[in-house]
Amino acid sequence: MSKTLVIGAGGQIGTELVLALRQKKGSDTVVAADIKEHPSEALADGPYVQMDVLDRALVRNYIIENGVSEVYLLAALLSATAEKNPDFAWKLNMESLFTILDLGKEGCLKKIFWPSSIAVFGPTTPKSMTPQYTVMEPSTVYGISKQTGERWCEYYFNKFGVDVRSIRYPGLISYTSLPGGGTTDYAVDIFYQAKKRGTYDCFLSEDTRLPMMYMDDAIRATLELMDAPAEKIKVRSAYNIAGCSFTPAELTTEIKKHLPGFSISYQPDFRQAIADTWPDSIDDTQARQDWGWNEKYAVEELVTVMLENVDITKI
Ligand code: AKB
Repeated sequence: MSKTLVIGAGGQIGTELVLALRQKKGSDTVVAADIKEHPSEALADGPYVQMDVLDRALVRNYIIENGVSEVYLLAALLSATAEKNPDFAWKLNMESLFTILDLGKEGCLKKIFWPSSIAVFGPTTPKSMTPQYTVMEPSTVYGISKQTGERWCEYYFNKFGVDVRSIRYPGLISYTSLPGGGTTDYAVDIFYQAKKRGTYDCFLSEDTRLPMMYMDDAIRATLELMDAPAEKIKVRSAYNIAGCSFTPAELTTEIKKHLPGFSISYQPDFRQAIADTWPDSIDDTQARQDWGWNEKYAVEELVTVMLENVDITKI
C-alpha cells in the first residue's frame, strides 16, 4: 500500500490538507509528520510521526522504509519569522526541499508537492494582476527562498523528470489551525479579536491590498493540481492562483455587516514593508487553462464562514 506523507502537518495548511487527503485516500495511508512530539486533536485519527525535516537521514529512511510515494512538504518559516531568523529560515526552507527533490531524483517518490508563495514577487514586479511570468526580485528571505525553490523544482523536473508541482499561495484564511509568522496573518487574527474583544489593532495600514484565499479553495487547488495528468502541468516552477484581494479597511467593512460594533485601529510594524513589496492582485489565467482552477470564495462568504466558526478559546 503506497503512502502519502505530509511534512509540517501541524501547521495552518498541513492540518487541513491531512484531513482532506485522509478523506480522499483513507486515514491509514496518509501519514502526518511534524516536529511536535504529539499530533493535535484534528490529526489524531491517523498515523503520525515526529520528524525534524532537517534530519536528512531520518526523513530519507522513513520515506524509503515505509513505502511513501507522495510527499507534501509544508515545513517552512514564513515571511515575518524568516526576517527575524534569516540563517535558519534559509537552511530550513532550502535543505528540506533538496532532501525531498533528491528522493524524487532517485526514483523513491512518484509525486511531490511543495508550496511557493506570492512572496516570490518583489517591488519591481507589476503590482496589479501580476502575471505568471514577470519580473521577480523578492526582497525578503522567505521570498528569496521560495523563488530559489521554484527554480530548483523546475530544474529537477527538466533534468531528472521529478514530478514536482507547486502553487504560489496568497495569504490563507482558515479557522482550524492558526497561522504563524506570516505577513498576511492579520486577516485571520482579526476574526478572533472581532469576536473576542470587538476591536482589533492591525499591523498593516488600512489601504494595504493583498491577495488572499479561503483555505477550502487552497486545499481544493492543491488536490486538483496533484490529480491533474502530468501532461497538463505546463508550469514546473509554481502556478499563480487567485482567490480574492482586499485591504484591512475593506475586510472591516465586511465584518461590520455581521458585528456592527466592531472597530479597528492601525499600527503598521515591520510587516508593512514586506506587504508593500507584494502584489495586490494575481493573474491566474495559466492555472485556469492548464488544470481548470476556479476559486469559489469571495470576501463576503469568507467573512461569514470565519465569523461562524472561529473558536475564541483557542487564543
Ligand atoms: C506570509 O504572509 O508569509 C504567507 C505567504 C503569503 O506566503 N502567508
